[in-house]
Amino acid sequence: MNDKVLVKLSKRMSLALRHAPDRFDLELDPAGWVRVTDLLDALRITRLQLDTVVKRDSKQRFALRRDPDGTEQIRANQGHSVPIDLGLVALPPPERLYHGTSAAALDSIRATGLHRARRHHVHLSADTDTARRVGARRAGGVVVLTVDAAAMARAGHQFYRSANGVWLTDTVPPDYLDI
Ligand code: HQG
Repeated sequence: MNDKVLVKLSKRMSLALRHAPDRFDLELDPAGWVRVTDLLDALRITRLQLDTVVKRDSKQRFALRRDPDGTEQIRANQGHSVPIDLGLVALPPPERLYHGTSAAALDSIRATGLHRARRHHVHLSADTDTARRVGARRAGGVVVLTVDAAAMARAGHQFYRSANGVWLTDTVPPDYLDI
């Protein structure tokens, strides 16, 4: 499978598993899982295609598991806009985390902090390279903000880490941002 096809399939799987299962007549369980066979039917893709995306996806966006009766299931590791509960457990964060965004958003971020928009959480990266790549998806110059995660944790903010290593929190007030 070439990279272009891989990205296209990954985006379709993300759409179905994070944002618009209805559009594919899929029903996610409360933790976001669906049967692999249901997803294959809904997206009209083969098992080999699905396995290739799960294995090679650049951000390891998808997880497979077997439920207790042996049925294989799949879900997105993070990034949902539909109401599911990933069951993540709060963890102490590293001292600093990073957020890549566009220069155009800075005035608003300075005034009100980071908000989760349509997703469940604000997404933060453990390193600046990853944050830069996230910010580069936006038009305009990329800016990488440093988040004083240790101070946030001391003040009682909860942090979570998705199975693919993205740090998540509800909101980042401006006081904790180094812009
Ligand atoms: C911005 C991708 C103005 C925020 C990535 C971001 C990530 C504000 C945008 C994951 C703001 C939301 C998440 C404020 C936040 N004023 N703009 N007060 N607060 N913003 O896509 O972090 O490919 O929901 O900076 O790699 O860009 O989907 O969040 O630019 O991991 O797997 O509002 O999505 O992963 O955009 O990206 P998003 P994000 P996937």
